Amino acid sequence: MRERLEELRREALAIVAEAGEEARLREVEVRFLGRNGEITGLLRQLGSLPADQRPAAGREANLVKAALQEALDQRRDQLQQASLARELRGEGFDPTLPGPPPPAGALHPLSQVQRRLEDLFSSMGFLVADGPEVEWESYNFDALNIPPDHPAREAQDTIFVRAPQATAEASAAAESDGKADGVVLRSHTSTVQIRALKKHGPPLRVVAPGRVFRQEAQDATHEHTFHQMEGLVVDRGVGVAHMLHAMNSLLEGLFGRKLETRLRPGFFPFVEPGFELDARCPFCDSGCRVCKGSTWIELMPGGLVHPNVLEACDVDPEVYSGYAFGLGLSRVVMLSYGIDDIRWLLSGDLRFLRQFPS
Ligand code: FA5
Repeated sequence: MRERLEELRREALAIVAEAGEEARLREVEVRFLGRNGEITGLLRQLGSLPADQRPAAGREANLVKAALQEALDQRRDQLQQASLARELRGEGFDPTLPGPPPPAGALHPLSQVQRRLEDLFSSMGFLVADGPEVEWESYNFDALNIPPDHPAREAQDTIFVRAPQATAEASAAAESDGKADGVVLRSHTSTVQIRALKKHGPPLRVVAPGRVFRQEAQDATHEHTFHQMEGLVVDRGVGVAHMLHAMNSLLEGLFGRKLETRLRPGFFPFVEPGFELDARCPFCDSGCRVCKGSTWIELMPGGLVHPNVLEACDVDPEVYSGYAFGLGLSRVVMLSYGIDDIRWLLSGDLRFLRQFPS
């Protein structure tokens, strides 16, 4: 055994001394010292030696093992130092080679759909308007003909930043310094109806995409923060046919083809009459998971602007009329891309976002 050990020691050290790459050292390590290595194998045979020879043979084998390990470490160190020195001298570095491409970002799917719709409406002569997310309570409700006792005002639906003044005295005092109005995170983009009408007056064609907030129990189709796109047209002689045309154009722009649509009555205090627009499911002919087997999808509410809203914006309802619709942009993005849970949209999860290159 002693001779065999000596033979292995000499062979292994010679290979180590000549090794020019770290990969070669790794091979030597596995071949001689690995679990099934040659020196490890010899150590295993110690048990078969006569008892009086075992301690000396064991000592010797361990010395060989340690010497080889030390030689491997030293050589590895030398190779690393040499490679570093080469790099510092600039050898093997080609400054003309292109670097790795930087990771490219992309527009969020919500922004992609929003921009598509903005382009579509701009091409039909609509303004694209913006409004504040922190809004006066009176713009979010009163000017939209939503009465003081409407359940939507209650805290479970609307997020109040500042409560309205509760008592008559407090209200009167606040009124004098302009603070009687409550402040909310807007619960819909209909607030932009008021701002745009007050600012521009009729005739007006405007769409208002934006983020809205509600105190909502979250599930696959409900978020506390989501996106809507309000559309508003006010002019002389505007009627339901005009509204239907705009809604149908919107759907065609979204889904790339005409979809069959139908109107159902719907109630919103700021429109009269009010409607819900359903579209034939773009994903099936005879019922699927998305349309819950009905072949119709409820897509957007709308209606003719209520005369009280026009009056609140100093527009004469005897002369002008208008229509408004409120697209649930987040839900439409889900439909467009087959996203099964709305909570992905604002999750900030890059694994999700990388699936939508622009
Ligand atoms: C409104 O917000 C009205 N302002 C829309 C409107 C405008 C009606 C103009 C008439 C005229 P509603 O609360 O139904 O209506 O919301 C509009 C759309 O937003 C819904 O159809 C739905 O697509 C989407 N939506 C409502 N709640 C949520 C939620 N929690 N999460 C995601 N989307 C929602």
